Amino acid sequence: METGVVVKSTGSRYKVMTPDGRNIECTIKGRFRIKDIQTTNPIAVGDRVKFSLLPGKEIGIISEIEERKNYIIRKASNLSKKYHIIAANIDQVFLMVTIRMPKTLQEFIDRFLATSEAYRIKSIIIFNKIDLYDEEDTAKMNYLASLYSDIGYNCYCISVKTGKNVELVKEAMKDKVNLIAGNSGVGKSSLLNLLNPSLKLKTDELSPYHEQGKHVTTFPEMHPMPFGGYVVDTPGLRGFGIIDMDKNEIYHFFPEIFRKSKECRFHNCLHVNEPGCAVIPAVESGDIDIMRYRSYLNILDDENRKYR
Ligand SMILES: Nc1nc2c(ncn2[C@@H]2O[C@H](COP(=O)(O)OP(=O)(O)OP(=O)(O)O)[C@@H](O)[C@H]2O)c(=O)[nH]1
Ligand SMILES: [Mg+2]
Ligand SMILES: [Zn+2]
Repeated sequence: METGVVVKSTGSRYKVMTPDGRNIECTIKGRFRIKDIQTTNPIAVGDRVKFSLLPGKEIGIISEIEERKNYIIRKASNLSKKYHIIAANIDQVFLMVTIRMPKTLQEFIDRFLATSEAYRIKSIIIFNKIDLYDEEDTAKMNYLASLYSDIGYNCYCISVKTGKNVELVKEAMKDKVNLIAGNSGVGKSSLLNLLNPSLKLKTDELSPYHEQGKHVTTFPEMHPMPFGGYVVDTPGLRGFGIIDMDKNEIYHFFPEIFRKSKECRFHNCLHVNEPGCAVIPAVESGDIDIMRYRSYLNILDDENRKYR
C-alpha cells in the first residue's frame, strides 16, 4: 500500500502524487461518503489517500481516504441537494477579482468570503489586472482593498502582465496548500504560469462582446510551486451557489457585523428591523459598509425563501 495526494480528479480517474514526486493514475474501489451531505464526487483534489498498484500495471486502486481537515464544496446546481467537492485540506484561499475585464461584483466577493468563513478557511483577496485600470477603476479598487483589509482580509493589488507585486503573493503562498478561485477570465491560470513557468497552463482572451472569460480551466488541479508549497487552480466560478446556512448564523460569517452584533439588545437579533439593533445604526453612520450589509440581507433573503 502506498500513500499520496490527489492532484487532479476528472470523473472516475484520479491523478495521485506520491511523497517522492511520482504521479500515478488511480481509480477507486468501494464507496466513500461524507457524513450528512450528499456529494457528486467521492474524492477531491487535496485528499490524502492510500492506494495499491495493480500488479504489472501503471494503475493504482484507491482504497482509503484520510479524514479531511476541511473541504470546499459548491452546490451541484441551484436546486440540487447534492454538493460537489472542489478541494480538500486547503490552508488558505486566494480570491482573485478584477475591477474590469471582467468586472467582479461586490456581492460575489461577499458571498465567497462568507462561505470561506463558514468553512473556517482563511481568505486573501488578489486584485489583478491593475495595468488596465484608469483613475476611476483604481479609486474603486483602493476603496475595496481598504474596506476588506479593515475587516481582516489581506489584499494584494497586482498585475500578472507586468509582474507588479507578484513577489508579495509568492511570499504569502510559500510552503502552504493554497487554492485560487474567482470568476472566469480574471487571470488565475496566468498567475500560476508566472509563478511556475514549467506549468504552461491553458489561458485565453476574454470574449470581446461580453468581456467575460471563456471557462478555459475545466477541472481543479493542484500544482507544485518552485518556491515551496502548492496551488490548486480552479475553473471560473459563475454565480456562487452558497452552501446552506442557518439564517441565524449568516451574520457570524460577516466578521464586522458579528463584532457589532454583541451590542444588540436581543441575542437572536438578525439586524433587519429589530428594536435595539446595533448593526443598523452602524450601517447608517457608515461604520459598516452598506454594500456588505446588502450582501448580508440578500443571503438572508435567499435562506428565508427556501423555507417558504
Ligand atoms: N492586461 C492584463 N491581462 C491579464 C492579466 N492577467 C491575466 N490577463 C489575461 O486575462 C485573460 C484570462 O486569463 P486566464 O489566466 O485564462 O484566466 P482564468 O482566471 O484562469 O480563467 P478560467 O480558467 O476561465 O477561470 C488572458 O488573456 C490573460 O492574458 C493582467 O494582469 N493584465
Ligand atoms: Mg484558468
Ligand atoms: Zn442587531
